[in-house]
Amino acid sequence: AWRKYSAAGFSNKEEFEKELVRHIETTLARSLYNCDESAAYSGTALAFRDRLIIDWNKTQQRQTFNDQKRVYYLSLEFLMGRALDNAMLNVGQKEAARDGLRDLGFRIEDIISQEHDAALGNGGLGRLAACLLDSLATLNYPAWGYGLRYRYGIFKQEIVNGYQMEIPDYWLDNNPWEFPRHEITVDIQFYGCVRKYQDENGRIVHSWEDGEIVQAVAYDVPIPGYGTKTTNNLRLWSSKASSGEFDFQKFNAGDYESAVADQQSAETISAVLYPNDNLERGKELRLKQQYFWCAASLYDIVRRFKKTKRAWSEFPDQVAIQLNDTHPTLAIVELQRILIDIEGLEWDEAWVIVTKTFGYTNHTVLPEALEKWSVLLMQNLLPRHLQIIYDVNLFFLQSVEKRFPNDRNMLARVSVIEETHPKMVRMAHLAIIGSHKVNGVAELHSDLIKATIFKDFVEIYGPDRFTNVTNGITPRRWLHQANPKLSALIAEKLGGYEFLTDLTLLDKLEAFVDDKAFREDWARIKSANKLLLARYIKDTTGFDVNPNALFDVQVKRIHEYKRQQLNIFGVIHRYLSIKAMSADERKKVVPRVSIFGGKAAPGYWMAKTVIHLINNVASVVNKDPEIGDLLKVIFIEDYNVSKAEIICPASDISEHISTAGTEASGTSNMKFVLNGGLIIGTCDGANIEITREIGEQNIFLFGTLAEDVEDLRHRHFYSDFQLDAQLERVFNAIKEDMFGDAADFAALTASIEEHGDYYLVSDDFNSYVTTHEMVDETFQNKEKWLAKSITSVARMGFFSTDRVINEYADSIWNVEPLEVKD
Ligand code: 26V
Repeated sequence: AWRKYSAAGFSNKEEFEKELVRHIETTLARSLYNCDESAAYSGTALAFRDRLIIDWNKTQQRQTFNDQKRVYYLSLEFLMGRALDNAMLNVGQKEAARDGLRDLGFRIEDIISQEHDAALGNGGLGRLAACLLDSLATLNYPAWGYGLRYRYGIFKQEIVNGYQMEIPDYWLDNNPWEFPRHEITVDIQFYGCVRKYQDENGRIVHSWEDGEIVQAVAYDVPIPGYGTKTTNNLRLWSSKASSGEFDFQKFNAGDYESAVADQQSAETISAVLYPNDNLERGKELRLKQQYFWCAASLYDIVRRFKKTKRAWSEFPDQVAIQLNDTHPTLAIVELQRILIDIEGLEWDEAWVIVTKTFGYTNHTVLPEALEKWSVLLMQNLLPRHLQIIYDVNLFFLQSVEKRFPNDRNMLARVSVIEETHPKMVRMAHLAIIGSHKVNGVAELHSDLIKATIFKDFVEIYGPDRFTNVTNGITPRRWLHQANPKLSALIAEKLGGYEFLTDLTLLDKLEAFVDDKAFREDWARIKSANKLLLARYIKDTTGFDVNPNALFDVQVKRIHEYKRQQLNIFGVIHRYLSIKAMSADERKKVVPRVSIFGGKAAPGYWMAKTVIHLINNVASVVNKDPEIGDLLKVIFIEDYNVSKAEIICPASDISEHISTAGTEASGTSNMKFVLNGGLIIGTCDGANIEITREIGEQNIFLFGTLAEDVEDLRHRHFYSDFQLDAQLERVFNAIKEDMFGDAADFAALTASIEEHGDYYLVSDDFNSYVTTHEMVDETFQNKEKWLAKSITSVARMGFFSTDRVINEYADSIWNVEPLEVKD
């Protein structure tokens, strides 16, 4: 295994054991004789944590001393998952820990699974942030993540009678991976008013006064790189009442209750992660979260810069800030406010600095996800910021007017203010105007934003402000950690683990596609991973699944555009077809397990209906004696990062079947292929680049193209429009109560039959079903399937977040790596 060159690493199991025992007996104050799995987890985590801290301190010292440009990644979500396994692999002493724990009577896997996932994210956007942090550290970039320390991460999902229930995810008790920095606090202001006056030099000054103050407290999380000493920092802000005279006075005045209430209202800001993925709802608390986090982070960044005593004009040479979606757009306004109101720079001078500093990444074209905030809400909460937004907009519109005289429609379209009732602030427009680069996350997506939602801005700024950086995944977690057997087999063939830090080296695997022994090993590993998943399914759902069946997986947030409904209708179609077969015909059926997983936003009724249907289909199909092993339907509860680590290595095929043009990128598609699974997908998001890389003979593509979507949507309203005949048969089964009360699913079928089928389920159904027949046929030819699997993995080098980070560093941030030495 990889050994990190580090004085901080354990050199053997004895040293690890010594540290483990010391932590159990002293830090945890427990006797070795009543050391349970939870204590063994804590002891192991603390032992590795000590090692990380040494490198972490070294990294921070070196970065401060060297004083070069740093990257700040602002994200409201970091979907980190578990940290221990990652820390062990990065420190490079997992085997010492395995042996040491075995001596104490524990299996390392059981100890690792004691850890609660850090689930501070909804899905793809948050997990991307986590993968990017891993690559930033691995590539030695001086970089910080900034986020919120939610007390409750994404809710835990339970399925009760087929329905999703949401349980709060309280995760903070004895979390060894965070370090409270009670000395690093920032006062954050809300509400109040703006006083305008002339100072002694005759300068107009704006002063934001009389607001409420909430305190931001820093909590730091070490982010270790793989095979390097670099250990970066993720700083998460927690809110707390400012311990000023205010509450003290109240307390003394006998108003204890209201003092406590103030405190609780302050703590509410960082209490909970908003669970809406891709739906903007304009809640004041969400805006408070955004400003709280942006203001605290900027204060921190500016303070660090000021210590260097440089001129303000050098700020963009020292600082690059990347905005993960529009959620941190207020950071643009806040920096402008700091520069003009507090530091006394002129507007133009300040604005040049601001735009050179920021880059903005867009993650969706869905109109319902584009952030807008009501002007009135903003005025009340952030009065000075609204003024600055109006000024930014005024100067921007004046410049547009000059270039496009007499085009009032253009002005209305690009304005930061949407002149509706109520008036709204368009955050994406503000983010574009305040950044020097805007990027999409896959080629098609980047082309689409230029051609649709941001078209006018391409005309105004020219095409160079817009670029593409196709997403990736970290091969450390998503290959080495999740699939250690496959990683070891690859390392054996390639003569080492260098591919984990240069994923393009995987291409050397193609030379072994025809190597019989290698193929057998490859197949055996997939079977072993499927067996682990089958065991997990048995333990959690009680269902037995045949590990030799074709495992067909769709795990991701539940959303109409991702079309889990298409999948479950396909499953029903398969069920009906098998039921209609003779015994002889059934012998030719390829046994299949359809596996679903994913959360629905608590208020997203249609998504919850889809979950309900999947579970009801499961309970009918799985106990139908006629069907047996030919078809099983499984819904895995509470899909999260650590479950993804079990599921991704165990798929034969996975589904990435969004309506063309709607999925910005997708990243689980990459995880599945990297683990030797094939995929069925539409020509959407990163599926297109996956196809380019692995070859179209290695992917099952189907369905409408993005360019045809609009036209097809219109046709749904023609009078001669016909529902797909096979889909109609599926709907009839649902309507005959085959899967429980049809009324429960009426809205779902009606959205397709009666309300315009916005996501083109009917249009794509036939090609979807036909393509699945091809999947079955191909799966029967084990050798052909294996060749596709191996070839695909060999060609996945492009999809590492290491490549992604280098692209951001070169084309957007202009930062250089900095190695940390002894
Ligand atoms: C939006 C909102 C709206 C307000 C409420 C809370 C909330 C939370 C998250 C979002 C972001 C939606 C955008 C998003 O998650 N995009 C996903 O980004 C992935 C990484 O780039 C990409 O792979 C997925 O295709 C894309 O859907």
